[in-house]
Amino acid sequence: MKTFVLLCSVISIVSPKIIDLSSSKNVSWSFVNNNRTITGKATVPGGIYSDLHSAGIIGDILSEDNDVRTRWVAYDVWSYTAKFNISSKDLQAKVIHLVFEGLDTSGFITLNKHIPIGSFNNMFVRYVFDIKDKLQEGENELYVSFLSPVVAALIRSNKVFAAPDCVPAVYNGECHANQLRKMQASFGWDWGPAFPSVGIWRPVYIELYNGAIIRSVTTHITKVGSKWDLRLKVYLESSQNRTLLAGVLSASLQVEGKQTLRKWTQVNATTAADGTLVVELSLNVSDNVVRLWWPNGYGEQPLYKLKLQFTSDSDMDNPSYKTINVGFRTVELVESDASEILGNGTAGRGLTFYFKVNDHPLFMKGSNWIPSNILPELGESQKNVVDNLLKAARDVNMAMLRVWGGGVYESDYFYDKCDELGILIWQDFLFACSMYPTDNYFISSVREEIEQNVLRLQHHPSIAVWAGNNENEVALRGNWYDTYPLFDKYKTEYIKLYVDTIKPIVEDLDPGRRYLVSSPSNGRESERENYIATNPYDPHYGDTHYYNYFADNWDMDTYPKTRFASEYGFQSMPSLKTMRTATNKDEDFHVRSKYSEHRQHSPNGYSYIEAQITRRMKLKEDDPKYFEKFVFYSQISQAMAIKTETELYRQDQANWYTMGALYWQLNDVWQAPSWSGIEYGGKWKMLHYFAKSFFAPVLVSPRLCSGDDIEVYLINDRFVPITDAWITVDIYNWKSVGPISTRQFPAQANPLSSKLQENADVHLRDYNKEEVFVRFTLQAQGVKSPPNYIFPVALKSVVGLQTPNIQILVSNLVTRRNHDRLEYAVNIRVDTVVPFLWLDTDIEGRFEENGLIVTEPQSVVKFLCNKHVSPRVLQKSITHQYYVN
Ligand code: BMA
Repeated sequence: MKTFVLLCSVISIVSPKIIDLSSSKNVSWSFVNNNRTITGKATVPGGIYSDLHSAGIIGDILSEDNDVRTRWVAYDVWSYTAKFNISSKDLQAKVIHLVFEGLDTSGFITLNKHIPIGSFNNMFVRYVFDIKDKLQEGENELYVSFLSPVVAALIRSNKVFAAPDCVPAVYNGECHANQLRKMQASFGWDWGPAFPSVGIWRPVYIELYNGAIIRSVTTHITKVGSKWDLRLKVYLESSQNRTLLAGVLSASLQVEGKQTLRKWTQVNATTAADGTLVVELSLNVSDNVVRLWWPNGYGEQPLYKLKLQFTSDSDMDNPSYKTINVGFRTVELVESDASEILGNGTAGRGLTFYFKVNDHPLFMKGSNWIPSNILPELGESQKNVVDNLLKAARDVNMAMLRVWGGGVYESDYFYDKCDELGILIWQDFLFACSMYPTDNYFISSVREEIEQNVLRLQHHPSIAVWAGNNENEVALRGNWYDTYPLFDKYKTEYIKLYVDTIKPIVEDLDPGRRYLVSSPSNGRESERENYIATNPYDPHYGDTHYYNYFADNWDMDTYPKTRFASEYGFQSMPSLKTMRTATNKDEDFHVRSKYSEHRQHSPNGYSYIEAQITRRMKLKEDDPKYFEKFVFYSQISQAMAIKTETELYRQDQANWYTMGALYWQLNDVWQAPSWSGIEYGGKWKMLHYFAKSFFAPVLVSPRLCSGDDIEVYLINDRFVPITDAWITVDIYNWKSVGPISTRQFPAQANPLSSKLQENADVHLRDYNKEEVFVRFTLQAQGVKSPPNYIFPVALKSVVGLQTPNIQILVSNLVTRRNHDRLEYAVNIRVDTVVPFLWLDTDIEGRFEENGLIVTEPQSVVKFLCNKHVSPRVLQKSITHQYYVN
């Protein structure tokens, strides 16, 4: 056996042999439009907007109104051509496949000018074409031609219309995205421009082999006593249909202590009609040799390398390999009788909805992920952007992101990173805010898409749940697209797509994970009500999306109860610095400028922002700095609103068993007003800084009630109780620094819980509420918790707020932390209270906290960055803003 392995490692060639057809020294691609007037050098993988930009034909697509000015691109027909060489030896391989990992979206392929290879219509599908008999020795020419996605969608819509007619006019978008299996947001969204992308957006290569290859592997992990049962399903592809495939499949798992667990099985079975064969193999893994994988904030993320090898008897010299990471954890979505936890009152009606990870119910803190770039090819290739966003989520205590249904199934890199960082993923299937057609052509393409993507992603420990679509149950029930007259037809189609087509595929390939038919939905209750529940927003069941731009969003009473908030949010403006990357014309920097109107896709968006700001803050139309303040205050308003709503959900773990808060939305695709916490380009808004505190593992969270009473919750996301702790309540007035009164009371909380502190007698009856605010801090051995605040009245009505003198000094000492991170101490000196002090700099990096409520004469904030800069230069670069009446 040993000699055999040695021998193989010397002479074997990995199967399949890959001939990469990406742009390189050996393969050059070009693009051309329909009438051949525009042509240039292409980058593959890539896309037409990127290529036209590189060729200098279009400018920066995100600048000014270039989204509409470049729309002609999406109306044209684009074709890509490449020449490559094939040797006579390569031609001898039994199987020669042309593989496209991603083609966006509809078109056809030919080889050597006239040989048809095939057609495509789904950007989420891997297309594999048999080209063995079509290749020639020496030079070959590959030609891929794309239809205009806008025209393709229209043609289908004329045949198999499904509502809505079009996106709202303010999106400056395109119609009928629902007709194409394409990133739905690429036809325009309420936070993004329309760039109906076109191109070979994922790798393309030729795959050659003789025996069989491992295409995918799924892992099915269960805990039995002190052992993990790791069942593997290995999906083989071969050149032989309905014939005997013989060989050896082996698996080796590297576990703790540099040990390797091995298992192999003799394969001797008949392949299916398409040459595939599924082989199962089980490994018994003692829990002594692997550690548990936990979501971020609850423990570590150990990953163990699993190597698979298949050697077919007919091609012993060329084994096929596949390596994945395995994380040992269990995840269960628990929907059980809520009265068992909450009693027989209103709260106990219906079902629970929470994730149990490794047998512990965990409150899911996080946000919603939209594509990291509006051009899918860049979302794929700009790994540093994905990296920074996911790390930013990790850094603010998020444990879950929902990959929203209007985007893409993200890259392998994305899910690998989530595995590494402990970010659980709620994965929507890619249907959003629409009814969908269900003709045979569409359904068969969807089938392929679901099967391939579940097989590709299933093994990731980060994936927690699948959901059929974004908001389509509630859209139909709520008549969002005037579908009432055809309710029965659309309901039948809804069931055909998400229940009869997608559900069985997911449940067959991945029986261990819950498939929710929609998000939001009432979960099991929606299923009981034949998939379109009477009220899909029922707070007693499943998840909810909640948006309310009319009420006072700093007031906790505004927000309704829910078992799990999978979306909620408010818009804010991007910073001026980020805006300047899109325009530098002075006249654009006004709320009602043509430019600003162009970027605002949410109908009445600015009026809502304005109303929210002015309900709480002083901002007059005639203020000479109106726009600058509008931008800054919109970020304060958004941060405070989402802080308030999120803390209510966390408190409600005690009252309603709310077990998740994923706000809308983590990131942005352009420089525009949106619900994001991180701006396009990566700059954190105040919201993202605030998230670090409102998602802190231990949090004192107050709630102002009627009668000037303040309830205080202690929230504890740790596995150990909090005992012997004290909560300090400091009352400040607005006109000075330092508290005017301080009280303490003992506090405690059970593990993984939120607890109302019954003995905290906190109220404001002895104060004039306009003059004071309250600060809450926790003192407990070994526990860190951020300060928290109650502002009893609107900032615009407070009495005593002074214009501060602020001094900012950067210490000379620079500390080097792990990962080469540098830390600078930024000292802040003030002579009075400063609300929402915002520090800014053009130097790349970020502050550890921002939007500070400065209550003491001296405080320190760290500045974190990767590149060394002199403290003096940093100090000079820092600017600041704060709220002022
Ligand atoms: C929900 C999301 C998105 C949208 C957001 C803000 O409907 O699913 O479609 O961008 O709200 O309106």
